[in-house]
Amino acid sequence: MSDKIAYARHGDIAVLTVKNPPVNALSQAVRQGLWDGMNKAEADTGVRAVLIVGEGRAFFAGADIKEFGKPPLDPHLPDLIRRIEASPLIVVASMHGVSLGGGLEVALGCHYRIAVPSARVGLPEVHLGLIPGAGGTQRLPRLTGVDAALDVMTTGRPIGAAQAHDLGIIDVIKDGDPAENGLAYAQELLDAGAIRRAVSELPLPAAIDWDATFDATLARSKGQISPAWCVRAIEAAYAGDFEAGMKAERQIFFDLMQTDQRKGMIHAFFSERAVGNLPELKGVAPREVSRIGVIGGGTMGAGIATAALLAGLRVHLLEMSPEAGEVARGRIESNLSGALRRGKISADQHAAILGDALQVVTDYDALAEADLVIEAVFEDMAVKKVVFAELDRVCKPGAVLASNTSYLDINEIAATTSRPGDVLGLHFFSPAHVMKLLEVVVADATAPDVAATGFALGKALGKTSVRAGVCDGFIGNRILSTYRTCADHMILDGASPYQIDAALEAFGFAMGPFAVADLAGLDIGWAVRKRKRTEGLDPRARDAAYADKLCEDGHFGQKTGKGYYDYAAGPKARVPNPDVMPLIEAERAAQGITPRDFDDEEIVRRYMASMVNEAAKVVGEGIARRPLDVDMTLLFGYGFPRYRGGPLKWADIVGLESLLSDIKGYAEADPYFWAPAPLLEKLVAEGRTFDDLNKEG
Ligand code: T1G
Repeated sequence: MSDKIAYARHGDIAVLTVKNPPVNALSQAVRQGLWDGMNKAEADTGVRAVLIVGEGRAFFAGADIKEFGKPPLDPHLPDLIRRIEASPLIVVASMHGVSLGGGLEVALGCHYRIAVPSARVGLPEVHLGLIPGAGGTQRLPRLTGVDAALDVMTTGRPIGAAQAHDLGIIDVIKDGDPAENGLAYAQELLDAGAIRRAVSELPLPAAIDWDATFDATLARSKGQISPAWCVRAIEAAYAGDFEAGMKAERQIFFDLMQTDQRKGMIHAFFSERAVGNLPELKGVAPREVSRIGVIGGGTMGAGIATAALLAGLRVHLLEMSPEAGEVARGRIESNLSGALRRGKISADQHAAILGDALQVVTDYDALAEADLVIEAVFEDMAVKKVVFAELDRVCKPGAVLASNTSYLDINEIAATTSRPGDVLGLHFFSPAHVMKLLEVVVADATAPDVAATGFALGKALGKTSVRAGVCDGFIGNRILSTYRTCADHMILDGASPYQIDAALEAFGFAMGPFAVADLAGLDIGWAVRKRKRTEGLDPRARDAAYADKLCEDGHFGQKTGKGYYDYAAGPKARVPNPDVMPLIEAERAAQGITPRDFDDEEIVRRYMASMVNEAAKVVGEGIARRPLDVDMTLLFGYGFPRYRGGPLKWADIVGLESLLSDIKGYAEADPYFWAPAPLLEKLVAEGRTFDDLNKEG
């Protein structure tokens, strides 16, 4: 038997213990081990029941995702589960930790299920662009009814043991050791003369309106297709017998396995886990952080303080005056009550945080004992330098000094202190206590343990942290500035902001670039344009000033009620602001441009090509270590559709050669903006992909 499954005999009960750390993924060796274990138990004289239990922190985390995309190996999971269910012996599953995907499907193939109260079960396959592929769509509805089963499958959200018990998925909840519980329960069943009970033999629950549910699920999934196909798979159960349903489920599963969405979502799954693991930080211990300081109580400072408080850290927030301090405390308290409302924290936690975890101060000396300080003051280099000089004066040796700047030169800020090795950038995204992305900006002098401390803090705050080098805009804002400029160029040449937003929302972005600009505030883009013009624009760069006029008229977007859109009827009922197109037409006339038509496909192609091209420059220059760093930045900070994996995964799927030829085509009209990234040209010349670079780590 494989070494992944241990076989033990306890009286009349054979125990199969799964040993495949860290999460008991159902790899080929585990499946073979279970198959052989069942054979052994049935051949073991006197055995009347089998207990399946997991060692370590989970029952099963599902099929082994690392095996996807490779030729499937025997025994296939559906066959193994059929074999378990068909056994003449009683088979009991004892669940703890998570039982997800194929893991729950194995449990559903068992005749009885016991679980500890903290257990969680789910079918998260949709998060991988798939549907349950080992009987989950056929067995779960027979236990829970169609609606509950669909909710579990289409949301992919795990449910707790209590809810699973109420739904009939779990028979018994008992605290204690899963193996002992399972043995006692199996013995009870034997003593009670319990019989084999196959879920597949249970009657089907009432059917639903499949077409309406399919359409509604598709509409709700913002372009992702797998949730809706869960509906079709369950529907297939009603078209014939159990095996017919299984066959249909398998076909849908394999069809989805071939899709780009599956490739994108599995790339996102592993990249999300790899992005925080930097080879150069392997074995580097972070510095201890339990007390942090935050400088500035504006929207960002208050958000950062809130994130730290929610993570159980003690916070000293410094403001220039007691009045400003009270305003900052008000912002934090409203963030915290929002977290309470959303169930992120309990009432007790809320009270504890507001107890003494937050101190609002006006004197830098109060930060003397802080382990880490994050500055979130006005984006002006002179102001930053004053703040860091003060921090250098008051902070204890070994304190980490961080700036939340979104584009200023961290090297220059660090150089104003006597301890540049203790300085780095921690770039949060607004609202900082909600947005998952954190750019950990590692400056030239930043010490490895300081960088490691940035990542450790990110993990403690529940962030997806990405390492970024120092340049204007780091990874995210630099790439944003490029694809936004590309959008402005298309506007000058004939497209409308509304057509561009619609095309990119259809592509899968949560919001198009102009709706995002209105949400963030048009004054931010205005300030950036003014700064870049002051610093001196390259004469070859095309400039678009129509948006400046909008700002000069006081239209900053949602916060002023008007921007590209008019929000009189509310954000969800936005309508185009009629003042915008005349401004654009006037700009075109002033620049002597004859507008032309754009179709949605060209808009998306150009927008994505500019994003990929700039991203390739960011990776080529080492600002981002790996292409997956860029993908995770755009996914967690810029609303890039997860099912496309990120811009560089998308580029690999679309094909780098065709993208490069597009870029070279666009460069004929504008060689300055569309200068191809050397890394892109290199990969195409070598017939390689961005994923090849990810694999090189
Ligand atoms: N296969 C392979 N590796 C897995 C894995 C899996 N299913 N789940 C986790 N890992 C690895 C992960 O990459 C990481 O590796 C380590 O385990 C720890 O994970 C037929 C087809 C279980 C809740 O979608 O949601 O069954 O980075 O860092 O935060 O219907 O992992 O250390 O090298 O995430 O404590 C369905 C996916 C599969 C569950 C634990 N199952 N996993 O979270 O640790 S499809 C899933 C998770 C399926 C059948 C279909 C989480 C977790 P490394 P981690 P964690």
